[in-house]
Amino acid sequence: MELPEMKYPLSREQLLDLYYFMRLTRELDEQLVRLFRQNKVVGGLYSSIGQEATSVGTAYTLEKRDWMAPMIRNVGGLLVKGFRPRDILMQYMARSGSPTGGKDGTSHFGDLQERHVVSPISMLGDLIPVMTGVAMGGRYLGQKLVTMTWIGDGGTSTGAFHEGMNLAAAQRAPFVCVVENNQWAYSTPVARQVPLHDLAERARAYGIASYVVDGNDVVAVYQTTKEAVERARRGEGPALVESKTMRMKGHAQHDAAVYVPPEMFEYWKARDPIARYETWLTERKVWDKKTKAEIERRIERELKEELEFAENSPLPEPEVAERGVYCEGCHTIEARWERPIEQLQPPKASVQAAWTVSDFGGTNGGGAAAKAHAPEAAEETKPAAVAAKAAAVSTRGANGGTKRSARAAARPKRRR
Ligand SMILES: Cc1ncc(C[n+]2csc(CCOP(=O)(O)OP(=O)(O)O)c2C)c(N)n1
Ligand SMILES: [Mg+2]
Repeated sequence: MELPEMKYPLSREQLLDLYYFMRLTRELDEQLVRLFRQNKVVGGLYSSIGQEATSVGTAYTLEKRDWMAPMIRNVGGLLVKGFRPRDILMQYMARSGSPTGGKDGTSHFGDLQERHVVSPISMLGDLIPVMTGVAMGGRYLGQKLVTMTWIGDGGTSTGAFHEGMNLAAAQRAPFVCVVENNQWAYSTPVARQVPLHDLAERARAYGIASYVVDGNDVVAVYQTTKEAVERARRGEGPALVESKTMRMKGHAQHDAAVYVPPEMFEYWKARDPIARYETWLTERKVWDKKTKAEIERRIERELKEELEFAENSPLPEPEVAERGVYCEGCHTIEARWERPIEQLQPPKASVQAAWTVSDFGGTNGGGAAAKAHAPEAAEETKPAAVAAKAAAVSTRGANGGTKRSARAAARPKRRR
């Protein structure tokens, strides 16, 4: 459908698909809470209620060949990438039919063969260098793929996040990092852990593109992330997308989130991503009541079947615990070459480090990287000596060129 707010058009079918996935994610979330209360969930239960537009809208930008690595609040992304609700249900219930055979819980599973999903890593930030590496590998193999992972507001303060982002930038990796700013890292609000209004600002330190998007508006999330993904696919480097949203529950089921001011929940409840998208679809006449009811019935039917399947899957046999601990032929994954192999071997294989320093590292104009990828930022943070010289020249006529005005002009401007 050609709508003015869409640079990247979505068909009616795709628009309804977005709704289906968001709604399915929420219903699944609520089903899991019921199972938790019945004591059928093994371990913690992490909710993504309120964050469905972020998870679904970002993952929906990926093509089949692309790779993603989900975190605990990205069940929506896993559904978009082709996992079924039964996989998530069985994981949480530690059933033998689960993707990890009952050995791990939550969204801690992947699929390297078909769906191109790398398992989450619990240590926050570590997936960033990993997905940068997958992106570099894909480029090396000529696959024109893009990789994506998500990180919370809290996770952006880890060392691995910064090291990984810098590596991605220096290698110009086709990688998109989505910062899910849900306002809380456990009980720590964003304002208590980083003095920035927009976490996207962090990207400027690496000289890469960044975006801020309303994370509860699925169409905006899709459009913005698509831009970042396509840019990366064209070889223009990685990007950081900050999606502003809200964690509407505690960190996990055991956390009643009493530290969240009630009015904050009220504020975000009024901006619920699913309710907002329902209004959006109605106002643009994408659907009617009948279509909505059909989608709801479909989800109800599917979830009932999926739950039945999951509940009928047994717990794993105890002896399974000792299997798969050491490699038993698990490293036979072979690269899917899409360029002739000669092109991939030295001397043609080497990827030129993209960034060059134009003036031997001096202060006469800044690095080429900063100019190429953040022209606005490069302009604003022009090296002090250059800005001072310019100010001295321009003010000389008026007041004889005071040292004070030159010094004042030399201070790098801050972006608010
Ligand atoms: C390196 C590291 N430090 C601490 C933890 C423990 N931990 C798990 S989740 C979490 C809070 C994360 O907050 P945020 O990154 O904002 O993600 P959210 O839970 O809000 O999605 C913490 C501290 C961890 N997993 N890894
Ligand atoms: Mg958070």
